Amino acid sequence: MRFVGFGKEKLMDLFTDQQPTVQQIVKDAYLLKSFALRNQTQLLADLTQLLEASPLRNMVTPGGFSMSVAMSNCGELGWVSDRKGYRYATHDPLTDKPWPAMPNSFRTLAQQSASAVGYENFHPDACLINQYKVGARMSLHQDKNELDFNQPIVSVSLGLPAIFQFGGFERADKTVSLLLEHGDVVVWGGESRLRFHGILPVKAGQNTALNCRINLTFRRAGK
Ligand SMILES: O=C(O)CCC(=O)C(=O)O
Ligand SMILES: [Mn+2]
Repeated sequence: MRFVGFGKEKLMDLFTDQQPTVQQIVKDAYLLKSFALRNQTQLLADLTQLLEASPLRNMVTPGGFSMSVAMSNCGELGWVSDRKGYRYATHDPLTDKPWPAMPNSFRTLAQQSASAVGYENFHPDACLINQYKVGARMSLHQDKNELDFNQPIVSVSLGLPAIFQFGGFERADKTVSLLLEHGDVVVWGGESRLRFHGILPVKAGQNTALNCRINLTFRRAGK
C-alpha cells in the first residue's frame, strides 16, 4: 500500500498546532483528540512495512458477504473472519505465516493512551488494522471475541475523518456520534467494554494524511 503524495513536511505543517485533549464520552470511555499525532511519521512508516508482510484484504463474514473494510493484523494474535466464523488466529491465513510483530511505536501509543485515562497495565497482544476506502463502513457490533474483558480497547484513527457511533449494550440502544479525525484515539473499558459501536460510511475528504481511513484497534485477545 502507498500513502500517495504525503511527505513528512506536509504532515508536520498541517498538524503541529493541534494539542492533545481528553474528553469523557460516558463512564469508562474517552476520546483522546490528536493523541496519535506526535508519533505519526513513525506509525505510518511501521504500518507501511508490516502491510508488506501481511497485506490488507477484504475478509468474508460467516454469512458469506465480503466486508467493505479491508483488514490485516499485527501482534501475537490476529482477528479473522471467514465462513467458519469470527476468531483470533496466530497465523495470517493469506500467507500461512505468523502475523508481523507489533511495532514498538504501536504498542507504546496503545499503552500511553490507555494509561492517560487510567487503564494502567494494558498489554495488547493483538492489533487489527482496518482500512476504510470512501464508502466503507462497519455496522454496530460488540468486541467480544477476546478471552478477558477486563482489558480496555484502544482505537486509533488515521487519515480520512469518520463518524463513530457509540451505543449501549443492546444493538437498538441510542448511540452518540463522534467525529474521529486523523490522530484521534478512543479508549473504552470497564463498564463500557461491551458497548456497541460502529463507523458510518466514510466520506471523501481533503487535507488528510491518507486517501483512506486507517483504524488501529488494540486489544488483549488471549490470556
Ligand atoms: O474503525 C473503527 O474506528 C472501529 C473498528 C472496530 O470497531 C473494530 O475493528 O472492531
Ligand atoms: Mn469493534
